[in-house]
Amino acid sequence: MIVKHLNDIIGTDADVRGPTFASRRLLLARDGLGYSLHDTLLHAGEETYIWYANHLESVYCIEGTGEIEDLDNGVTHPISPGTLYVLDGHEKHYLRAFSDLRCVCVFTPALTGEEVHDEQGTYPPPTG
Ligand code: 9YT
Repeated sequence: MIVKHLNDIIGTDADVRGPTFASRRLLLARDGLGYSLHDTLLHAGEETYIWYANHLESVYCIEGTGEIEDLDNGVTHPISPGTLYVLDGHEKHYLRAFSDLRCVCVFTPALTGEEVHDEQGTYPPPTG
């Protein structure tokens, strides 16, 4: 059994800061589950361009408001607590936080923990 608390992650190397968000990575590839699980905080007023070319991501909002613009089809969806979106088609998108936006994110394959968005908004493919 694995038991952790968010407080065990904050301030460690699994607390990864991007320019517009903090990704607190509760489960990573090293946990051996095949997915990673993150408690992600997107900062109020920020916009993030993202293209997960190498991963699938499920995002469940638990706090705050924002929107996701799917650049593959031009459709924008509001985000509020209870909203789930799943990037099952490697969609390029903008994520906008109107207030601090807190989301639980699941990545497959699992992130190793070191990934930060590159200039294309992408995380590199898993190695090993
Ligand atoms: C919701 C989202 O995609 N935010 C960007 C960060 C990413 N989810 C992560 O690494 O936790």
